Amino acid sequence: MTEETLAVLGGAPAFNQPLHVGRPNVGNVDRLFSRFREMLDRHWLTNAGPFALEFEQRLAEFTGAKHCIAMCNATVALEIAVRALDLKGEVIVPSFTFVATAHALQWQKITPVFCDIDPHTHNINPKKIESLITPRTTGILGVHLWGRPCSIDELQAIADRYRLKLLFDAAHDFGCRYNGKMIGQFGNAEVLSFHATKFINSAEGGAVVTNDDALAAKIRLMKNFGFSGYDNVIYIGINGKMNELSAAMGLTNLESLDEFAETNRLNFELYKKHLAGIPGLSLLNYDNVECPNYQYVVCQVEKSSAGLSRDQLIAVLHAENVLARRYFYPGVHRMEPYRSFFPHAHLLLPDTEAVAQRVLVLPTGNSITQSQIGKVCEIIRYAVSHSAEVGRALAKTA
Ligand code: T4K
Repeated sequence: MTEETLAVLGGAPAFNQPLHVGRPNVGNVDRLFSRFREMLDRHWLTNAGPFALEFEQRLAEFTGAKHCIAMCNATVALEIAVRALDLKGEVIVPSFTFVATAHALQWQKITPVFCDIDPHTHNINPKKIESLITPRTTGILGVHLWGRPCSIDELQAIADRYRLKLLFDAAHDFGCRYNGKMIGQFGNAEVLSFHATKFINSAEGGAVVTNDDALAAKIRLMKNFGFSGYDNVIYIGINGKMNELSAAMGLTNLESLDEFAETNRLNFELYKKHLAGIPGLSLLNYDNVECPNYQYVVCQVEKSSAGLSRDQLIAVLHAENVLARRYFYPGVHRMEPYRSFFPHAHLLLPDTEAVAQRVLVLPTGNSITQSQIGKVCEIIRYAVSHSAEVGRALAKTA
C-alpha cells in the first residue's frame, strides 16, 4: 500500500461497499424459503407457533437448560426475566455493555449500580462487587461480553453469600462454555439474543433459558400478556412473543452453527496473523474450547505505541469504507439517563473508562472474505507505520 492509496491521505477508498461489523450470518436460503412456504401454507404466523416451539426445544437441547422461552428480542427477554425474578431496588451490573442491559433495569425503576470491569477480560470484576452491595441490592446482572463467560463461580459465590439473584446477559455468548458446561445453565437464568448482528440470528429474537421450573412458568405467562388459557389472565404481562418468521430464520441459522463458528474462527486467526507485530495494537484472545463462537474481533489500540488513537484509527478505517465500531463506548454510565442520575459514576469505573477509549471492533462473519480481511489489516498496518502523516492529515480535516 502506498501513501496515495490511503483514503485519509487523498486516495480512493479501498472498498466500494461498506464492510459492516454485525453483518448478519445467513444460513441455507432454500431451507429458509421452504420454511416460509410451510408457515404460509399453515396460516400460523405467531403466538406459540410450531416453529417457535421447535426453536425453543432445539435451544434447550443445545444449551442443556431445562427450559427455553423464545421472545421477540433479548431486551424484552431481559426485562421479563428481571421482573419474573422480582428484582427491585438496586442491581449490580457492568457499565461496559450494550445499553439494553441497564435499560432493562431502569425501565422498571430499578437502579443499575455500575461495577467496574476486569481490564483483561472486559467482564464485570468480581473483586469490585461486594463494596457496592447495600440493603437495597437484590441481584447481580452479569454480562458475558464478546462471547467470553464472566467469572461465573465467583459471582455465584457472592450471590449465595448475600442471598442475591444472579441473572446473566448472554447476548454474545450463544454456543460458548464455562468449565466445559454450556452457557445457558448458570445463575437463576440467562438471556440469549438472536438479533441480526448476533452469531445465530432470527432477524430479531431472544430467549430466556433456565433450570428453574417455577421461574420458567412465570416467564411464559408474562411474555403472553399473563394468559393462562382462553380468557384467563392470571398475571400482569406483556407481548414478548417470537413470531414464526423469526423462528424459521433462527431454526435455519442454527443448522449452520458449526459452519458460522468455523468461519468466525478462521477470520479471527487471519486477523491475528495479519495484525501481529503492529505496535500498540492487540487482539483480545479467545479460548477455542470455552468460547468457540468468535463473534467479535476486538482490537485494543494504545496511542502511546501506535502513534494513533483508537478514534484516529476508526477515522482511517471509515474513510476506506471499513465501518469498524467502538463498542461499547462511552460506557453506559456516560449515556442518558445514567450520566444525569450518577454524574460521578466514572470515578468508580477507571478500567471501564480506559477500555472504552481503546476498543475497536472489526468486521467478521460469513459476509467478509479472507482477502478483504487481509486488506483491512494492510490499511491498519500502513496507518500505524505512517502515524505522523496520518495524524497531520486527520488534524486538517477535524
Ligand atoms: N445485551 C447485550 C450485551 C447486547 O449486545 C445486546 C444487543 C442486547 C443485550 C440486546 O439484544 P437485542 O434486544 O438487540 O436482541 C447493535 C444491535 O442492534 C444490538 O442488538 C447489539 N446488542 C449491539 C451490540 O449492536 P447498534 O446500535 O450498534 O446497531 P446498528 O444498527 O448500528 O447495527 C450494527 C451493525 O450491524 C452496523 O454496522 C450495521 C450492521 N447491520 C445491522 C443490521 C440490523 C447489518 O449489516 N445488517 C442488519 O440487518 O446495536
